[in-house]
Amino acid sequence: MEFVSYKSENFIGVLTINRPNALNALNSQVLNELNEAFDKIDLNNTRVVVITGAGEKSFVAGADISEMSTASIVEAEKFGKKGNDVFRKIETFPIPVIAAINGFALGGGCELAMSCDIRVCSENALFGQPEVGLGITPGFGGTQRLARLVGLGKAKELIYAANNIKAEEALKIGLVNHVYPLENLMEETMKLAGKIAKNAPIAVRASKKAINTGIDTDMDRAIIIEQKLFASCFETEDQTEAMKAFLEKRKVEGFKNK
Ligand code: CO8
Repeated sequence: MEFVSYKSENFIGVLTINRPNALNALNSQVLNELNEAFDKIDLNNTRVVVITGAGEKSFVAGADISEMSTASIVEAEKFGKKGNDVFRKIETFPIPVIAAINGFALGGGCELAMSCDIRVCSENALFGQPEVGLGITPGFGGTQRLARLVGLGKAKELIYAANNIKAEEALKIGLVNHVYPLENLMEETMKLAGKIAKNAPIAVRASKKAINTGIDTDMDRAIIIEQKLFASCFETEDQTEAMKAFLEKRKVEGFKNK
């Protein structure tokens, strides 16, 4: 792959979007490669994925404006679908995905980050949906996920006014969970990923599914979704051993994902 690299260690996969000359902007090829990279992740040996951008300036500066500038209505819809399909794949990926936002997260970059489970960023990060200034709406889920994350009023202001916000403001409104100096971003992200990877993988996956599925439904149905997923963890080796270890006052020696 030309623009996406992937490495994996200790159950943590790190996927880097590597197109620094265009501040890691998402053209069709980057989206295709991102899609392929997720398809290739070995879910037996990976428990968390981290997505970041190459360089020290940008996570992703948006969808590629040069590719979009002359698109017809039909081509624009096709491009929108390509991005939406990949981002939905990330959002519903069986294991947690963390965005380590190392700079610009504008337009499609902010939308990519929002399709991840957790967002952490560096102090130089900048967030925004500048699309209306380019004569378009957000097109990779921004009108939907931003409102769900930060509330309707804030999302509408950010999108209508095309206001960019800095890391501290993003933290304040709940768009990111943590802000770190750029030089510490990956180390801190890997610490968080490591904590997640240490827990029972079947239970972590079931928790993701319960949260994501439940949030889109009413409470009566949502608690049943949780009930089923909760029950599905029982009789697994990891559940049996973890509870036994607790009762015997000892630590679990690494979960098996079984
Ligand atoms: N697309 C293509 N190229 C880009 C993009 C982009 N989004 N962002 C930056 N680049 C390129 C620049 O053109 C420049 O290339 P070159 O060196 O060949 O001229 C290079 O990256 C470096 O950029 P700058 O020189 O502009 O760097 P600065 O540090 O001066 O500025 C900014 C950085 C502020 C990030 C600036 O580059 C910028 O404003 N970029 C555009 C940000 C933006 O508007 N993003 C939203 C795009 S629209 C979008 O994402 C819609 C998503 C849904 C699409 C659905 C389609 C149907």
